[in-house]
Amino acid sequence: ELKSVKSALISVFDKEGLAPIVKKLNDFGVRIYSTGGTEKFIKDLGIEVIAVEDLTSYPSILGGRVKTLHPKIFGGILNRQENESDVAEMKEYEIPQIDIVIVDLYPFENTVASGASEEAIIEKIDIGGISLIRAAAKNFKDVLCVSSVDDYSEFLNLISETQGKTSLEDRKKFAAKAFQVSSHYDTAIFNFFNSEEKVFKQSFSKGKELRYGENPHQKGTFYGDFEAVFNQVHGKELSYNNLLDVDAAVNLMSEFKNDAPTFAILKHNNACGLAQRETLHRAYLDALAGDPVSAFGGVLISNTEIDKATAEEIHELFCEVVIAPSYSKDALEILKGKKNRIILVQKVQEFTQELVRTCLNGILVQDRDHKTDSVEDLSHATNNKPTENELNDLIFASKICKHTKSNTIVLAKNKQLLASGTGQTSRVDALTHSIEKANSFEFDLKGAVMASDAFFPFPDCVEIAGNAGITAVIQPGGSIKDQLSIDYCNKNNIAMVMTGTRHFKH
Ligand code: 93A
Repeated sequence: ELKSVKSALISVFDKEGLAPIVKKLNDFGVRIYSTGGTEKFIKDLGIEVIAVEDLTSYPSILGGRVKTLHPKIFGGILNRQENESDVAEMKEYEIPQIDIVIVDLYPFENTVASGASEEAIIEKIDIGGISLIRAAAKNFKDVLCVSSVDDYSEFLNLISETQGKTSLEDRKKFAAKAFQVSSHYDTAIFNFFNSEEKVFKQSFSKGKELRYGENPHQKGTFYGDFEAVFNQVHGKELSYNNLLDVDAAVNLMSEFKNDAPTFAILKHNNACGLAQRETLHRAYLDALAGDPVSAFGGVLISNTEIDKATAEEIHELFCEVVIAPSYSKDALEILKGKKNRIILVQKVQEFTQELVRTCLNGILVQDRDHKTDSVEDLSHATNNKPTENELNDLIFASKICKHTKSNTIVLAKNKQLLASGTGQTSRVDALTHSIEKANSFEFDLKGAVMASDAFFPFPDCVEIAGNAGITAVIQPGGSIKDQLSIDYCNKNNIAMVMTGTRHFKH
């Protein structure tokens, strides 16, 4: 059912595009009320307009801070036309009905962006306009609210089509838009007042102050709900760096959550040991063997319940944090044997929220890397195909690679991480470092596999890998020089598979 528009209140900052609307409303015989500058603008078009001051019998006061804030205005907007007592009160107080409210708010955000003084910015906090918008949108059953210059043309089209009438559906649609405008506007004001903690306070109501940040001279706070993810059953309070390692650990282990017993040891957010075995005890020992030096002070994570035998081994190691889905009673007793050792029961396996980090004077937001390479994704680039054992190791290595800082090379054999090159500025550095590391712990690289987080721009990596005894390689592919690497592998009986998916982690 369409409702005829008889009166409109117009109070807009941006007058651009207003003229055709005013002319249209005038053509339809709509009575127009307006504020100072807008009133003058309409008058200059030669169109009849009633000043709000004449309606309220009150002048605009306090330098314009109070111009529309008056019961005759808000009564005209908020009254319910179906409500008898509202109608009676309208008569009693001689309040005219207002059918349409057109507002464009003081440009608060632009004023902040222009670098204006605090005083000037505060003056641009619109009070009357935002109230008009909220009132008109609240009473959408009777009133249509145009809440921004951005909606002038849509409104003009609508009113032209309907010959000066509005439908409930349209009024409700404009009301939704109006509350979007008002909430956006208030958020901008909030951000200005809260500029110090802009990013985080919006998403998380309370932050937990940490002992310090990455270093003792840096302040640190965690915004999030740690207790929703973990039960801490023992140990000291987690530090900033502990939290980062714990985050890295649970993300890495999520790749192996339904697999055979898997144990990982992390340092500085990278795995320094990881193995998958028939028993967790064996998995722990082989993870530790990957790099017993780095494991000191590390973060440990298991994909299965920690048993007594494994706990006894862990107890020999100085480590910061132990994470597992559960612990046997004996295991927990043993692990509690060190006062500070943090013991966490992991309740949540998967995190879906976007990744956020600061960048310059803003933030970068991105989706998580949800892609886990599987056998079905692989294309065989070489004549030599990987054996089944190699294929399993390639997928295993690629999962670790995905959670290791770029540039990275991961070397693995028989579901054991042998070594990785992490966070290097070149892929060759990552590879040579990983080979040296594997050699230093006396691993035999013959028959080992190599995973790379990104393609090989040159054939140098496969050459170095081949010389070290590596027999299978997994990489995304996509370099214009892929063929050079493929040729080398073909000549030297190395099997190479391509995933088509890069896994950078910076
Ligand atoms: O200073 S205000 O918050 N006080 C008011 O009562 C009021 N009513 C409308 N600002 C108020 N407005 C705003 O004035 C409108 O949102 C619009 O941005 C502007 C239009 O003023 P003028 O018509 O004088 O150009």
